[in-house]
Amino acid sequence: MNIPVKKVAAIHDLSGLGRASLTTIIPILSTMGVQVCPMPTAVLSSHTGGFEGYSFVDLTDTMVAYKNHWKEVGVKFDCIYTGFLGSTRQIDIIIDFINDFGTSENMVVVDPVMGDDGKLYPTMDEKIIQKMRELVHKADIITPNFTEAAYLLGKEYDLHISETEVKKWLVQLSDMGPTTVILTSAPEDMHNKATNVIAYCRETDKFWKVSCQYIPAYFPGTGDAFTSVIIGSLLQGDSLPIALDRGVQFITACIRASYGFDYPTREGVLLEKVLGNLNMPVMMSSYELI
Ligand code: PXL
Repeated sequence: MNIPVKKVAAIHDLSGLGRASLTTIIPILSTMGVQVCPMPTAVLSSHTGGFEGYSFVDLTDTMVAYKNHWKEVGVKFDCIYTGFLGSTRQIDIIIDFINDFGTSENMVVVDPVMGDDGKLYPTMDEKIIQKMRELVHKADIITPNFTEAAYLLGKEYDLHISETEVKKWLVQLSDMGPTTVILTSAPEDMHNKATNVIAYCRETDKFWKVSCQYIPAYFPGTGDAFTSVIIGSLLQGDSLPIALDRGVQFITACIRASYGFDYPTREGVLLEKVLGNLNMPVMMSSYELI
């Protein structure tokens, strides 16, 4: 049976306010012509970054029932995608899920969401880091930010790192399992006001870099948006460096569309204003081979 639209199993939480996780992933991938099959890990009234007193319902037990039903139905996925996770038990269930649904044809994308700016998020701890390493081992592609890469490797978070050293980190992360490692927020000389996405593909042994202008605003959910665009782009048949370009261009557009307005950044980027960009041809490409 030829299924005309590709399917992604998206194992993430559903947060009512603030544009993160499923509320970001679904519109982006749908706009890119990909079906999202969500497996909610938890339901929150908002994401955890900046809203006080949010409500939280854990759905870990339901995840097992979802997996069993999907297995019975015989569904096949073109991609399995996970991000922010609440507990080590959830990670164990996802590892089982990958064992059941992962094939040599589909891609497993793990965004090891754990922290930013050199710090862990409040709900993360050493046990989750340890388990996240096991999950990374099952992935084809990972998309850590610089903080998460440091935690996964047990290295010091040092913004004065050289590009040569960053490349070594990428190879070491790939040695943990994934063939492709996409590092976001890679530090760059602050005089240039830039931040980088640097990726390594073990199959081709190539490193790609896309620089983007640094805009001094932190919006939650941009990591989910970036990884979603990468997945949509790869499922559309783009090469890795074009997918990186599209991811960076989209996040830059999101931030530029939002930064000029005066509203709390905890609301996330104004995604609704720029979703249409995802259907525009890639006009210019700025990736470099390094
Ligand atoms: O986008 C990451 C994310 C996802 N889900 C929840 C979060 C966050 C980041 O803070 O709190 C619930």
